[in-house]
Amino acid sequence: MGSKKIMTLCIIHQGNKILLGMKKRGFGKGRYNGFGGKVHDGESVEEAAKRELIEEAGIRCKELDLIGVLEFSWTNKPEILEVHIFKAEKIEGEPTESEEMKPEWFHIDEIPFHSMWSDDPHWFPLFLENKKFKGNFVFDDSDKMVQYNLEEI
Ligand code: 8OG
Repeated sequence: MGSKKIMTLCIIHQGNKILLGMKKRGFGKGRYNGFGGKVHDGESVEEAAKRELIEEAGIRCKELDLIGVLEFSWTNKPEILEVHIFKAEKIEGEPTESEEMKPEWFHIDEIPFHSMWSDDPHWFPLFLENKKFKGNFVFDDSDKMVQYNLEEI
């Protein structure tokens, strides 16, 4: 039986720029990504997203919009990740480097997809246009994407 982990991912999107972080350690190290992590027992998915934003980037956010839900799985392990992707526009505080992430703003025409998860170029265009989506992506043991499904909802 595979175990499913519920995770959050939060990307700040203000006009023509987005805030990403360079992941400094652990899973996804060396890649740019939004901020997020595992949902803890007793907290809602949205509460978890806000907590991770504070922990990883030092910023607070009152309003988050859920834009997408993606399921990630691997051909060589039973784990399934269900990632809830949120967008925030208004933030309180200045993005600050943490032990886990170094925040950096990018113009939406210069998103560093070559240094991101390989599924990201597929769903980012929907995210940027506020189009809600769901999908699933399958990776092999070297994190190469081997199959996917993505639909607007
Ligand atoms: O707690 P941890 O740092 O392991 O959380 C991993 C973060 O990475 C979490 O925010 C969810 C996110 N994430 C995946 N897979 C993928 C993916 O394929 N693309 C993107 N953009 N983010 C992902 O776990």
